[in-house]
Amino acid sequence: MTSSPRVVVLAGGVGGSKFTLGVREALARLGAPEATVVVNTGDDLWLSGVRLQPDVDSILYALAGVNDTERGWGRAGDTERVNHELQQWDAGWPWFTLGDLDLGTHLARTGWLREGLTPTQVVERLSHRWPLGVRMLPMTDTEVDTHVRVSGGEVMHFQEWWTRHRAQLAPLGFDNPGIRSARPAPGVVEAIADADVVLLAPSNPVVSIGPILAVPGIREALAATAARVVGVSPIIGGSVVRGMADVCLTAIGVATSAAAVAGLYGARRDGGVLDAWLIAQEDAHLAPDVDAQGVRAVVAPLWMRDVAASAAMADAALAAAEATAR
Ligand code: FO1
Repeated sequence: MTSSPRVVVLAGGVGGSKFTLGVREALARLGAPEATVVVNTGDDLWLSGVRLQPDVDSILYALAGVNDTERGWGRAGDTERVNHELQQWDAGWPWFTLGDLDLGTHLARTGWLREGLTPTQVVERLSHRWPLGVRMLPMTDTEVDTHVRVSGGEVMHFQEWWTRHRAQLAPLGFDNPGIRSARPAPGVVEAIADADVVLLAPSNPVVSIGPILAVPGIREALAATAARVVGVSPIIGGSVVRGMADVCLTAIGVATSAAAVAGLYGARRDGGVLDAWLIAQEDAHLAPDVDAQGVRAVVAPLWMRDVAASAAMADAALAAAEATAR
């Protein structure tokens, strides 16, 4: 393994943003090339005529330092004048807020899509505004929504289930219609093939990392790469750190445990994706269980309290990659 590794991060949402900030810092200290971040687009949607890409925007805004850290989504200091006006028209969703500054991003994106740019080209354009210190790629250029089936047979968009119902309607399952015919966005497979290390951020395993791995070609790229694949557990001490991943895991029959999520991803040697798995000190007792699944367990502090803590996690993940290098 080189001391200047080429790193790819698979990421979504708030966990993905915080971890990506740490990876950027850790690689800058090493003088390593900028990481490529492959972002989940399964949360995306059309609303009031504009295309929203919540995970792309969360990571973009966090890297640019313009994110609302308290709410966990959108722009810091945003206002809601347009949103109020939309509500007067009964347009959009009354329980889903489009901030004014955030709408600027959605309008720019939608305009470029209408002009014929691909989502990958749109993400590249959005990335030019600020020095992000990473290369962002959407997981695919194909529109892939996430639908949630709830008891009673109703099917709703993930954002309705997540934001309106706060994941309180028991889900029976998650579907990504159209994902089987999706292709990885240009550059994704190549970045994985050329990487020294691929990191799975501590994002929601079901609705953030799951859709990325479900794009045909991405799992195959992970199986084929000479890079080490290291995941970071989003579960600490049997609980989710943020978000509602526990509800999502329960819906697909996986326990809310660091060892169970390692099992969901699986060992690379057995057709899964992981070489190593970072678990929290609170879960150190699960290390033998993870090792028994053919994945090297590495215990490290996993609370991303600030960028320094996230960077220390990234350092631990890179060290785990080194330790499992062939
Ligand atoms: N999350 C909320 O809880 N309430 C909202 O009104 C809301 C609006 C919103 C608008 C644009 C955007 O990009 C994200 C937004 N989010 C909102 C966050 C989003 O629903 C989820 O947290 C992510 O999709 C999960 O990663």
